[in-house]
Amino acid sequence: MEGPVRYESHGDIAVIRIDNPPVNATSHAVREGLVAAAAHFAASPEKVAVLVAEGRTFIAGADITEFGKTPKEPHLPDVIHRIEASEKPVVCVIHGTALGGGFEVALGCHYRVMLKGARIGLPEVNLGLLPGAGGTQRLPRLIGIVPASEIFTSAAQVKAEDCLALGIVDELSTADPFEAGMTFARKVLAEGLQVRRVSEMSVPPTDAEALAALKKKVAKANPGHVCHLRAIDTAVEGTRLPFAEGMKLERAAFWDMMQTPQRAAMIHAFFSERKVASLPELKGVEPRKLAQIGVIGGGTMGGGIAVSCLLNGLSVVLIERDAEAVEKAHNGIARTLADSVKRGKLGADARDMLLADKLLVTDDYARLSNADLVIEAVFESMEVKKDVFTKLDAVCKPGAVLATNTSYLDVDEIAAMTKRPEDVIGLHFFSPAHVMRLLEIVVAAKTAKDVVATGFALAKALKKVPVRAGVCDGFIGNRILKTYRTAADIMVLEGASPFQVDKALEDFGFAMGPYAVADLAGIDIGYLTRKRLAPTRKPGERWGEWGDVLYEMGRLGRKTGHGHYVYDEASPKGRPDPEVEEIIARERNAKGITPRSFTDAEIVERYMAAMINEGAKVVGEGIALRPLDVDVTKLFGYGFPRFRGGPMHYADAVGLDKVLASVEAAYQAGDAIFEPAPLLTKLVAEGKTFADLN
Ligand code: 3H9
Repeated sequence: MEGPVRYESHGDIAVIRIDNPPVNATSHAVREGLVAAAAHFAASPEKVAVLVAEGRTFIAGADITEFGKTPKEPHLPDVIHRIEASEKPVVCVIHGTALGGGFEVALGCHYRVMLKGARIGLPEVNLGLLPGAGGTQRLPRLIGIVPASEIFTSAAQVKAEDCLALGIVDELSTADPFEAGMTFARKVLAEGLQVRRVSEMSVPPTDAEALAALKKKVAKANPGHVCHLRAIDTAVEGTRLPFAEGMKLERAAFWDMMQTPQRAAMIHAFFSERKVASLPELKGVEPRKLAQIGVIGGGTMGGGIAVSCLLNGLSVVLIERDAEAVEKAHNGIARTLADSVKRGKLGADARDMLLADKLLVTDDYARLSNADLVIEAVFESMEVKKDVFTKLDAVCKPGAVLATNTSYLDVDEIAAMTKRPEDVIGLHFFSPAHVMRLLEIVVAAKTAKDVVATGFALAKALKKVPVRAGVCDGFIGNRILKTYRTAADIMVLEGASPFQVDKALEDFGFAMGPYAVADLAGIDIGYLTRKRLAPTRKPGERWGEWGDVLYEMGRLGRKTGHGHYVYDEASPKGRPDPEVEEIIARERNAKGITPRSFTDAEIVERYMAAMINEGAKVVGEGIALRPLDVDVTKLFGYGFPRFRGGPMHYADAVGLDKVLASVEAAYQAGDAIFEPAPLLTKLVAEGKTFADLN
């Protein structure tokens, strides 16, 4: 047999090998190959078949690149039906990950062997879908509706040991996939094991209370999503029907999900997350060595960066000012690691080893002499940073990468403090740095290519999502943030309340609205930002000043129990405060603004118009490479709802002409921040979309 599926005969045992790199997705050719192999097996003398995959993993699912195109026969559910219908037993061997359609293929086999360290999962909900090749029908028959629903609504990857305990697989093995399959096949022959079809099993009894509790939990955890509850309903209703009818129900639900904008948005997010990490300009460029990392500053950010490095196998030398600060930083890192132990993410022994062997906290800059890459995370002041870089230039070895974690300062100016500006780069982490996935990699005018490659290599080592950014105030993320935060303030000045703005945006899908975020970050942060930006404001620019009043009143947000909201035992998440309304009303009065009412839709439209327009400027100026880099920045660093795909994808879905009309209306109303982006105007004139630039 030609193509990605091969058939081999080993005496009484047939081996069907899938070889479709990189992840053995069930592309059209694989589906055709599996049908042909099943037919060949039926007509051949072999008594048992082993289904095994080549390379690093079993099948990772349907081929996502085929989604959105006209589906071609044979469809995956029919392929799996052909395998399951075999009159002779089929054993599959799971190594790596069996995900989505890949796990569904395994469920269609009569016996499942799993390698230790392998995982299964039904992550379709992460793509705005639900399992569409029997996952909602076979898995509940095998293990029950509630455990199955937990798997496909959480998209969790289930470990081999747990799969064995749940009855998902028959045996664990430590052999290689081929040997593991051959051993089980010999057992099938020796013990005369017969076909055992999951589709013919009856569903274990369902605990109605547990099911209701799960549905409630899933609805709460996934606001705005449609696929999770639809998947549970499909399992419940489908398993009441004969299997074939249940499969029809699942197919219909799958296709309904396939038509949703959520599916398109989440698949855009999936591929964009991967595309940002491979820069065409870095093809063939070798990164520099990364073993020892220096961190300057052991505050929240520096400590988080150190923890992130330690947890990912890099050793760290952290520099603090004096003995007292050294002790404080060390204790902070130890506390964060202890928390990882408590949450089961790290063993206590491993934690002790990291603290003893991999971490040095000191006030002696000379200890950085072996560091391959140093990340400065000190106070956000150009003077302080310049002082640090002058010291680094003196002590670091030639070829060491010198990085600044600044969130808006000019990286070129910082680089100019050294005799080696080609080694200087911005690495902008997001707090908490050991948790947040985004890493903006800020490339300055003289940064060498292999230094950029080293930034990307560090991101990979730390399991972060790297986005290349150019130098400007705030780079990609904070520059766009500044604009839409101002747009929100203007709406409040015009009559919306901060609470209405937050609620409208939370209903749109943001985890928190901008004023709830301000309270969490601290009103003092916004105050300092406004002071810093005041001299850069353009004529005609408006912004809200009530934050300064809150700051002067000591209403610093959550940490003081009052900010835009009041936080107490009765309302730990905050409740609106009429006093804040009064403060804002006084500002409107002083500025001669007659308040008007806003609809929630209007709030979302204006906020998104500001975000998209600034995003277009960032792309147009080359600060971001492509619109998808803006999307990934907002998705991974700023809580943009994944099911909307990012602001630029959302803009395409709404229609760029409509977005431009909103931008122009706001600009004509007198707000300079809405000056239309030339790129947006050009795309509309040419009838193109942001996706055309990805
Ligand atoms: C489904 O199965 C629906 C069914 O229920 C019903 C059907 C009727 N297709 O992530 P990596 C590419 S829905 C096509 O960097 P890792 C990926 O883009 C599907 N391509 O590697 C990348 O390409 P490039 C349910 C895919 O080792 C390369 O493979 N399944 C697919 O970090 C390497 O990927 C999923 O949602 C695919 N299915 O992680 C699983 N998967 O090199 C999605 C990957 O050009 N996949 N690629 O950038 C994953 O979660 C991870 O890729 C995996 C490997 C864990 C497998």
